[in-house]
Amino acid sequence: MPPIAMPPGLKLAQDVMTPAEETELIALIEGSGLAYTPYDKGNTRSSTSYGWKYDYANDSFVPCKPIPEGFRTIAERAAAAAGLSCDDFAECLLNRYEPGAVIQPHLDKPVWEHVVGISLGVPTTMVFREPASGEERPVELSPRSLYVLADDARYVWQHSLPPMQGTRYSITFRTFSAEGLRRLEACPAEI
Ligand SMILES: O=C(O)CCC(=O)C(=O)O
Repeated sequence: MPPIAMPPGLKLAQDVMTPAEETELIALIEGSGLAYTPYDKGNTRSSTSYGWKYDYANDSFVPCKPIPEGFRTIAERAAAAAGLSCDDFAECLLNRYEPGAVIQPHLDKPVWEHVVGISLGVPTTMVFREPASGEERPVELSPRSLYVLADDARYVWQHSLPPMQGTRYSITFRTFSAEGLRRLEACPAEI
């Protein structure tokens, strides 16, 4: 059977770190103060944000602590994969998915433009869905791989993760969009 095509604009890169670097990053994530969100009851996904933190109550982002130095090397690799500088990243989100944890179908918020994700721990499948047609394209995410969401894969196709088969971690870097920068200028304390 031919492989399922990827959604347009999705870029994948394998083995962007060594297994030893993966172990170090997982330790940093575990020590980062991961917290479950009360708005996602029963889902064992916990997160830590740097740069900007999502405020579920107000559907906005508020500034928070800067991205720690320990993530610089992986940020540089993520930036290179997307044709950016790591100083362009305004936000870094760490996620830990315990077995059974999911992420529901969504598009990333319009305050962000470039989105680069890195997978650690168990492999998973990211399911992309084109809402108008309902077409789905499952994409395997191996540990130590990286994905860049751009074009339709970023702005049209929603993505989701089915229940994890073990513990998976992710690091997501995002840059401001023009809308994000506009909101930042209007109100630096909340976008
Ligand atoms: O864990 C991932 O790779 C996806 C994370 C994600 O979709 C999000 O935080 O919006």
